[in-house]
Amino acid sequence: MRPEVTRSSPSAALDLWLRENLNRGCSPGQLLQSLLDAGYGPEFARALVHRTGPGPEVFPHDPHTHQNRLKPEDPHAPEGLHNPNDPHAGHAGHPSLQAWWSRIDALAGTRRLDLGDRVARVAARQMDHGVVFVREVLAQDECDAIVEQSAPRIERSTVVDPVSGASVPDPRRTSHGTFFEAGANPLIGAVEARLARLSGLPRAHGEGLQILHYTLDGEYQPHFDYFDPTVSGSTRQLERGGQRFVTIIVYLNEVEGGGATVFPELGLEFLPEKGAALMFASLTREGRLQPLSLHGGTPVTAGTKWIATRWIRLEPYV
Ligand code: PD2
Ligand code: ZN
Repeated sequence: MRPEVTRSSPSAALDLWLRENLNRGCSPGQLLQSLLDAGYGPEFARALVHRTGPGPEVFPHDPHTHQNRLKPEDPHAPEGLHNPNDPHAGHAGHPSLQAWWSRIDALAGTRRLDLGDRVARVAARQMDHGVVFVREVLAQDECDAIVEQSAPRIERSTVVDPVSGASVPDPRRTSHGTFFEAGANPLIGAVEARLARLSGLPRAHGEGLQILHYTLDGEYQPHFDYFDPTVSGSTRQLERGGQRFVTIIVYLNEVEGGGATVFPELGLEFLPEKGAALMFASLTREGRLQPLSLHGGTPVTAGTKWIATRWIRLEPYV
């Protein structure tokens, strides 16, 4: 499935190669990976697959799913090995899953984290469920710059309707937000690279950085970040890089009151701290949906709250 084309004649031949492989059942994620393996740059490869592949335009504003408290699969069911064509299977042994849990294990003995262009500090961790709170991931002036760039662009946040797959406003998510394309500017590129180092996962697996603003009483009621593979609205999302299995929330300002990120099933509550990042998984070590990853953002009771959210897929995001 390797793209056998020269870089001097990219477009028509690559389009043909992409269409042929899509028609014979390859997923957009597999095609993106082949292009990356063949040495094409991530931006070019992603743009090409978007242009040719099935509809990213179906979720133009916000690919976030507001999951409906779905109960995950029966935990006693036999473990399925990862099969990208079977959305109901577990993801045991998937290389991305292994990479992330190895990263979490490595963090067990570390306080100081080298993120390439910056050193951050692990401040709290819950190892069993892979929840980690890290300080100083972004500098204060980086947080300010991202807020400044985002403020004029924000629109009411939406969620993905689990049945239709359409993006719709929902009273359970009362923030406003905007997205940055991958590498949208040098600062966004630097943040993406840093979050890739933090997670141990390739930058290409991350969805576009989403910036969210909550005003007074704004909240995000408890939900799952993973896609429910049993509802029709998830199908197209799962085609765009497989399951969403890691979330990183970066706090971009000091919140005067409320606005904590909570895990009701784990009894954990994290207070926003400017520049800090909260990272957690939505899949278990065995690759099954993690019911204990239920989490929410509590109402802001004073001031406002700005965050950046990075959702990370098992495969490259397309
Ligand atoms: O704003 C938060 O704390 C929050 C809570 C739960 C954000 C998200 N989920 C998210 O962006 O997925
Ligand atoms: Zn969430």
